[in-house]
Parts: sequence; C-alpha cells; structure tokens
Amino acid sequence: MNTQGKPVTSLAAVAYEAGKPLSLEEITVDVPKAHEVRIQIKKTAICHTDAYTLSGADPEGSFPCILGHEGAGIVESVGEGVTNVKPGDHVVALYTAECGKCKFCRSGKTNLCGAVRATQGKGVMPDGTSRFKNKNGEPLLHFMGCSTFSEYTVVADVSVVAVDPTAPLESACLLGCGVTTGYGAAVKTADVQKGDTVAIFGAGTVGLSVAQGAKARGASQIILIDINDSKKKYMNEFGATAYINPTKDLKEDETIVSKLIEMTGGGLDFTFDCTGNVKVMRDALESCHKGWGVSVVIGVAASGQEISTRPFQLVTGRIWKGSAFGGIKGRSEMGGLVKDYQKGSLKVDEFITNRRPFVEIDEGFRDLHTGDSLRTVLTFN
Ligand code: NAD
Ligand code: DAO
Ligand code: ZN
Repeated sequence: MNTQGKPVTSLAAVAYEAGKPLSLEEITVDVPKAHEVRIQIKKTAICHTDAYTLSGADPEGSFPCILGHEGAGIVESVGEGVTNVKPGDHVVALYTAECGKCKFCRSGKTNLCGAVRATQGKGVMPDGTSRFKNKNGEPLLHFMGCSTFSEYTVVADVSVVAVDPTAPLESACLLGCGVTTGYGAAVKTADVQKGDTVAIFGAGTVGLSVAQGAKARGASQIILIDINDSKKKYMNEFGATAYINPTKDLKEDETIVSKLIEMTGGGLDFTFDCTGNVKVMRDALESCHKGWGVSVVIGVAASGQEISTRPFQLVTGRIWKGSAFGGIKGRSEMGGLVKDYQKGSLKVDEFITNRRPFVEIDEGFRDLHTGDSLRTVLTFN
C-alpha cells in the first residue's frame, strides 16, 4: 500500500506520564513536512536514557511522548527539500544532528550541532509542532529527535543517515547510541595511542565499547572497573586486560584510586566514566597520571548532581573532559563505522543479549536491570 503523502497508523509505546507504564497503542504519524523524513523503524534498542526519562528523574523529560533513540529502519517518505536520503534507504536515526552549516558543525572542533537543538529539547519538530497524535487527536511529543518506540517516526533530515543496506538493521540500530558513544570516546575524543594505559569505570555497552576502541588503538593496559561481577565474562571479548570489582577486590587499606595508581606505576593515561555516578567521576579523574592523564566523562549523572575534586588535581596536569555520542559526527562518520563493523574490526552484534518483539517492550525495560544484560533489541513485525 502506498502510504506516501498520507498520515499513517503506527504501533507505538506512548509514555503518558513519568513513572507510569508505557501504553502500547495505535497512533497517527503525520506526513513529513519540508526537510523531514518519515522512517519505518524496523529495530530499536532500549538505552538507560529512555528508562531515566520514563522514571521522571530527567528534569527535561516532557510528557506525553514517544521515547526511544537507538533505532534503524527504512525511509518511507520524505518532505520537500530532502536530499540526503530517499524512500527505501536503510537509515539510522541520530540524536546528535549534523547540519554541516551551523557554527558548531563548521568549527571542526565538536560533533554537537545547533540546527535542531532548541526544538529537539522541547520535543517538537523544527517548526514547533509534533507529527504524532493519539486516537483522541492529542499531540504526543518527540524525544531526542528520534522517537524510535513507534513503527513510524518523523525526524529532521539533519538527524538521519543512510547506511549500507547489506548491514543488518539490528546491528545498525546499536550504532545509533551505545556502541558508537564508547568506541568514539576512545578513538576520537581521547584519541588513545599505542601503549597507552586505560581504565574504564562501568562495563556496560558504553564501557565495553570504550575497551574495544582502546584495544583497536593498541593500549597496553585496559582495566575495567565495575561493581557487578556478572560483567566480568565480557572482559576478554572486548580487549580488557584486568577487571576490578571495588566492592570486593580491594585490600583494607586500598582505594580504587590507590590500586589503579599502583597497577600502572603512577596513574592512567586515560580514564573514562561510563557509570553516570559523580563519585566515580572523581575517582576516574584522580586515577589519572600526574602531568598528562585525561579523564573523559561519558556517563549521564542524575539531575542536580555535581562533580568535584581538589583544583590541585588539575593544576598538576590532569585534564577533565566530556564526550557526547563519542565525538562522532553522525552523518559524515556513520558510514565508516558500518564498514568497520562489516570487516569485523568493530564488534556490534556481541552487545545484543536479548531480542524481543516490540510488544514486549516492558520486558525489555526490565532486561536493563538484569546483571549481565547489555542491549535488548526490539523488532517491529
Ligand atoms: P549500563 O547500565 O549498561 O552500564 C553501566 C555499568 O556501570 C553497569 O555495568 C554497572 O554495574 C556499572 N556501575 C554502576 N555503578 C558503578 C560504580 N559505582 N562503580 C563501577 N561501576 C558501576 O549503561 P550503558 O548503556 O553502558 O551507559 C553508561 C552511561 O553512559 C550511562 O550513564 C548512560 O546514560 C551514558 N551514556 C552517555 C552517552 C553520551 O553521549 N555521553 C551516550 C549513551 C549513554
Ligand atoms: O547540543 O547542547 C547540546 C546537547 C547535545 C546532546 C548530547 C547528548 C549527550 C548525552 C546523551 C545521553 C545518552 C543517549
Ligand atoms: Zn550543525
């Protein structure tokens, strides 16, 4: 059936209120306007940010909305003026847009883009309106410019990239967030070099992806730190050389900082926070080598949290920085990541620990809390 130019009916998980269960229902997805793209989502994974916003802990979360930001599918139709994708293209939705024209994009210094920033944060399309409505005709907000928990979604053309159609969409969808974030943080934000020492706090999808990036660069030591022993089984696969559980592997007079400094003869060249815990962020900074160690904050902390350390840590040469989406420019660099995946140098499928039909999205959210789960991929029929 030709759906182009017409509103479509779509199965979606609607988040009506923070802290309330998702409502699986049919919604209407409007025709894409100028510079917009309507995508039939085939695969979407669930990330902690979706759970964080649904829980109500995200002060910027607005409801009712369609969550989901790690998704891939096929372009169903495009609005006027769209030139970067066409119907039938296999695509990944991008929560970090790339317009190529704004001050950020032209700077060559960041992957952040200003093009849709303000409206994306408010849960609407660039013209200030939503493309989603429920059966009662009430508008539903967009989320992170993606809203992949709907079989059909509409995104801005700057927020979507076409990928090689021979790459499985379930793998492509993971490149929409977790894997790219960790891998990019190691190879791009930190630019880890051969022989460098690396410590990663948090061995989830993001942390393990940092590990594989550090391994690809030839790091000499890759130390994973996690309070959950069930992640230890992944350490070899992603290139880690040691695993420390600070709740049980430290001697009485040791701290995680003193242990890491001792293991590396003075501290790490690079550390990464992939937990979102501000105390861990401090430990990560203070485990860095005096004079040059760099600590990269990737984890998203709960609302109202602040980081602290003694300023002397910075005076004596440690550097604290952050990374969003691994510093990767979604539209110009996603193709390269897909190629790396296809030639086997970037692990992606290894992160899929659960597969479910989309209607099992609630169980998918529960998977996030089981010890050894990395990513659950949901499939639309
Ligand atoms: P995850 O929950 O799968 O992994 C987090 C890991 O940290 C878990 O294994 C957990 O056991 C461990 N952990 C929790 N507290 C710890 C502590 N005190 N010490 C050591 N380990 C601890 O999450 P993920 O999907 O890998 O994401 C990691 C973080 O990155 C989250 O905060 C997420 O919101 C954030 N994130 C940031 C970006 C970005 O662009 N900056 C993108 C995606 C995700
Ligand atoms: O440009 O001001 C801005 C914000 C860009 C958004 C970057 C988001 C990084 C963290 C996302 C959390 C995980 C999906
Ligand atoms: Zn831009």
